[in-house]
Amino acid sequence: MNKTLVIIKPDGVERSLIGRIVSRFEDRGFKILKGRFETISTELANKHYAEHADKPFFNELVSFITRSPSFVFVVEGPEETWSIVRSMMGKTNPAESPSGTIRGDFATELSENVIHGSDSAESAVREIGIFFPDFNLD
Ligand code: 3AN
Repeated sequence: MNKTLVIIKPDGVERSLIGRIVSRFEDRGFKILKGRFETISTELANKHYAEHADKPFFNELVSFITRSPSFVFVVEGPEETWSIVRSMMGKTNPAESPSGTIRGDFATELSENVIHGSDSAESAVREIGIFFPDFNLD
């Protein structure tokens, strides 16, 4: 799987970080495919974050991701692109993310951590299918 789904979340769009974040992926040699702004609906957020449905932070997570437009796009690179993108993002908790990673450079809070990237090849297929159902992954 050489494609993965990335979302610059509402905090990243509000803070005008799209260009700087997208540049990092382009500088790395990846192609940006199928990008668009989208105010994620509650229905889509529930589907996207289904694995967290029983977590105490779920309602906060859904209201955050739906509060204003996100920038959603597909990144294409070598095999296991999802894994390289995840390493460029840093850890879920920005406080544990080293400088040089996206979260380490642009975020401080777990609840507003700027970016989402698929966490496996299976998640990449599933999430690209959720946001871009017409996308041909063959
Ligand atoms: P990642 O985004 O690094 O894949 P996940 O999938 O574990 O991390 O979590 C999804 C999102 O849920 C995170 N990006 C973060 O915004 C939020 N989140 C995760 N854990 C917590 C937590 N303990 N408290 C508040 N929000 C959390």
